Amino acid sequence: MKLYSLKGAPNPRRVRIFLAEKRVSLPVEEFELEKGLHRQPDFLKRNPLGLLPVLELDDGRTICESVAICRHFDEMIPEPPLFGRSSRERVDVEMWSRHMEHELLVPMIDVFVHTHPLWAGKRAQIPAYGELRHGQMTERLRWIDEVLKDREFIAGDRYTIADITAQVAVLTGRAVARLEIPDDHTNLARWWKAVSTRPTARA
Ligand SMILES: N[C@@H](CCC(=O)N[C@@H](CS)C(=O)NCC(=O)O)C(=O)O
Repeated sequence: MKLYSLKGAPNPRRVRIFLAEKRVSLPVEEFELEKGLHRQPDFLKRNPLGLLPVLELDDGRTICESVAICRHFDEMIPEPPLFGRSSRERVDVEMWSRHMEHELLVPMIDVFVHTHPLWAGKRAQIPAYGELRHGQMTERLRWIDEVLKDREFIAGDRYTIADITAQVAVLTGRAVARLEIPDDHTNLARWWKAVSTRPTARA
């Protein structure tokens, strides 16, 4: 089994954090955006979309999509239960996980791709769209600060995949999308301190 990852990229990072939480270690091959090998025919056999992460199983089959890879490991290693424990918890984790992906991580990546010089010449950039998404992100951070007013983690009182997705979104915001946590977002700042100091945060 082998994980194909991309240096500095948020989606592979959430899989690596998930695996570290599950105490799984496996061979990892890191691609680099600049080299573009993930867009070459050899890799496109593994994922025709040319995107990472990809998990290659021992029989040669591949699993693409970060959350599908995480689910694969969660099926094999139930502890800690990062997709929720009871049926009610699993529903909440699903809801917050999708919220964090669609309302935070994807728009954060849009800001990065549409406004950062790193992507110039690699992808079509529409700076006005990036700025629109940037404005939405300011609102979303306020929303999450409110959500965290009465709970420790995104989906409740336990660290889950919803936190991991939010964590890599905030990392992306700070690193490449000009989005810091505002000083008055005290709940979000408290959550960020808790998740970013976990031993797995640098996986
Ligand atoms: N929905 C996919 C998204 C995968 C994705 O967009 N990966 C980005 C890195 S965060 C990528 O491989 N980008 C390389 C490129 O666009 O060339 C997942 O969650 O795995």
